Amino acid sequence: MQYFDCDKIQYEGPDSRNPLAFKHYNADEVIAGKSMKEHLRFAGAYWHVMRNDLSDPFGAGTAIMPWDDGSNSVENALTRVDVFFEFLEKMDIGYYCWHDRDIAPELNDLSASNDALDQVVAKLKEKQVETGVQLLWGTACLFSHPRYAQGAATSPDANVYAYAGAQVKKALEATKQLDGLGYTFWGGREGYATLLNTNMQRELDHLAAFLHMAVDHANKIGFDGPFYIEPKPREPSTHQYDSDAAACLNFLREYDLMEKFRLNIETNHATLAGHTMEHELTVAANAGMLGSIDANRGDELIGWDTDQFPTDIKLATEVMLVVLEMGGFTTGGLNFDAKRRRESHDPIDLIHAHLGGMDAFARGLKIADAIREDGRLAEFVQTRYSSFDNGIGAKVESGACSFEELEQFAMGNGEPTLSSGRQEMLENLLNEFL
Ligand code: XLS
Ligand code: NI
Ligand code: NI
Repeated sequence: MQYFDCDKIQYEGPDSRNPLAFKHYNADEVIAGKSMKEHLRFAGAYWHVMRNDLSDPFGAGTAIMPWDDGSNSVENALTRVDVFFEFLEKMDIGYYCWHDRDIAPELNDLSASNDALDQVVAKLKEKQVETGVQLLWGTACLFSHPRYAQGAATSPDANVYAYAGAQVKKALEATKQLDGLGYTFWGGREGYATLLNTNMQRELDHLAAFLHMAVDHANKIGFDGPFYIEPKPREPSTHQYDSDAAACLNFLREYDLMEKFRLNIETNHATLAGHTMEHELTVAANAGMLGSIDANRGDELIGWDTDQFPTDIKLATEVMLVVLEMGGFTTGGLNFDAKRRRESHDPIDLIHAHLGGMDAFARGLKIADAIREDGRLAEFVQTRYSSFDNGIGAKVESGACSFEELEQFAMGNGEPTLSSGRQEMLENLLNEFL
């Protein structure tokens, strides 16, 4: 049975006018010593591809999903696995990500839900073996069910906390069973709506204890991939503790969790936090903590997580500049945490959407590589800081300087003459490559 009305998508080059062909993503083409496929490590998000019916807060779902019988059955869940793998193969996407409740139904009690998960995981395993597709990361959905309305690992209720722990335990074991490369924590409900009813300190301590238990369990079952924290400032909670990369790093340092954790940075979350994606990626990378990326984009006119497909070439370039600079992904990749617009309801729209994101990142990769090869941008930045390469500046960087020495230097050197920051010239330089 074929669910997507197309053949495997092929690379036809930039002159192709075929909407169902890659114009730039040429999997085996080598850029800076590695194939595009190895650089970009694209992943499909199970929740968007298979489970997003394209409903919004004002209206019902529109997505046409002829394979889905609408039931909450294991049988329906197993059918979706076939559809998803057909999709991945047609797109030549080598990785995927899931929440436990995307792949398998939540049933009447935890042990029934666990059994359902086991059945689907067994089928996913077969499909992975058959196709060579790998699990980039798994995660537990700790935000949809009403029990998590007041948080999961930050719930005021220890019963809920225990339920969440049990769910993560199982999801982690499923990830391990599928040789998952990582495991993600995104705390959609780990925050508060009002401080009037919230003990922030206890909630943060509980969250840290939860993550330490996850580390202990990973060690127990031999899961050695990293854990990722995915920052997002709000939505659905009014305030979420993992608000941005800097807040997450502070939390991980404070609670001694740096070793096992990395960050998974999502574009639309960065903008919700009032930052650019480049900013968030740079903060994470500077700390040696950039693990993976949820690739999407927001809408400048809408103030929520619109999760649009990342088709902006400049944005893809900015992302790939940071990724190349850090030497590429190790366990992480580019997960399309992105959904079609509600108007794009046909199955083939899933193909168009991912194809566009992959082509945009292929261009971003090529452009970022060209900028790095050219070297002018890096040289400008290096020169800009060159007064710290020797003399008083070098002394500051070595940590051996004092205020007395700075005063003596300033007294002897008069008013500093600043060099221009040349922002416009550098913007023009970037445009040479776009
Ligand atoms: C929601 C998040 C979510 C995580 C996985 O905004 O992006 O999809 O990636 O729980
Ligand atoms: Ni995400
Ligand atoms: Ni998101």
